[in-house]
Amino acid sequence: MKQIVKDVSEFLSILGRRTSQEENFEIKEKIRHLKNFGFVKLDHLVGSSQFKDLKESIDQKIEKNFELEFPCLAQSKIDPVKDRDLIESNFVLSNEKLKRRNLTFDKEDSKSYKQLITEFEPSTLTVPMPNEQKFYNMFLDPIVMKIITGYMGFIPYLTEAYIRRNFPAKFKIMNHNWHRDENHKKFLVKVFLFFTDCDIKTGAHHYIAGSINDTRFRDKVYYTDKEIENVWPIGSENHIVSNVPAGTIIIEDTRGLHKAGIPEKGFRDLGYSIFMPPNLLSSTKPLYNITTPVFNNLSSVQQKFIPNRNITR
Ligand SMILES: O=C(O)CCC(=O)C(=O)O
Repeated sequence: MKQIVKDVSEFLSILGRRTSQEENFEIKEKIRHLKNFGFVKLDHLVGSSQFKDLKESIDQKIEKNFELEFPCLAQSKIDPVKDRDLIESNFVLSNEKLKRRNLTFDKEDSKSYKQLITEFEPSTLTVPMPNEQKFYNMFLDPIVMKIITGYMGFIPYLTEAYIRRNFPAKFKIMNHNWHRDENHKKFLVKVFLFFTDCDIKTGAHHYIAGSINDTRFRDKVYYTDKEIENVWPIGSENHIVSNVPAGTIIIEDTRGLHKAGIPEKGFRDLGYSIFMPPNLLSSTKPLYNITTPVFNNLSSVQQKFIPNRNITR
């Protein structure tokens, strides 16, 4: 019953946001690719000053200001014996619970970037979505908005946005493993914005093209490389590896099988945004906030992607 009410509310919320705008040939082709394969790659921002500017800003936030989500998991604190249960369950635990197991570090523990990296060996540092127009302009890029709207058939909401720096990791954490996202059964799009060059050695993103409606690999949350590569070996046509230059954007329906590759060296910086249908009955806590002045400076199309409850004074 609860599900029916939710579905009806979603249907009604979508109604007023349906679009039938005629797009140009190039956009139509991108939408077609996304529909056929579950992903599409865009390179119109590769080498742009817009991207370089954001990358400098991200470096500053991570390396100088520690504008990060804390507490943060410290791989150096993981004990293979004591924490075996967590290793075997891929660390599916909130940061607060990890903190209670004494496996995290906080902002107060971070004296310098170098000390933070060497002492705590984080596998991921997460920057919450900055309340800055230039970030919204990139995450709500006009071409990206058109493709996602065309793919879904209505203007969805930007429900989550953040940036992550991924490092080499001794232990696999959650999405280092193959999985399908389960935020929504029918409408789910994730956008990956590559702020660093990326290849198999620096932690590529992996996706199995055409796997959204594949009936296999549905009985568990996570699958090993071996399980997936038995069916789709690296190098096979449908096993897509993001061998891409900085500035690339990949739009993906992450109901399909995907995983974050672990960098063997260095790190990779990636922006993430998640798009889902609006639902008047939704009561989940906003996962990012945008202040009214920043919101007011967005284009009228961009504003439609921001749920009201994410706007703060
Ligand atoms: O970081 C990546 O490449 C993948 C992330 C992922 O699996 C997810 O966000 O669900």
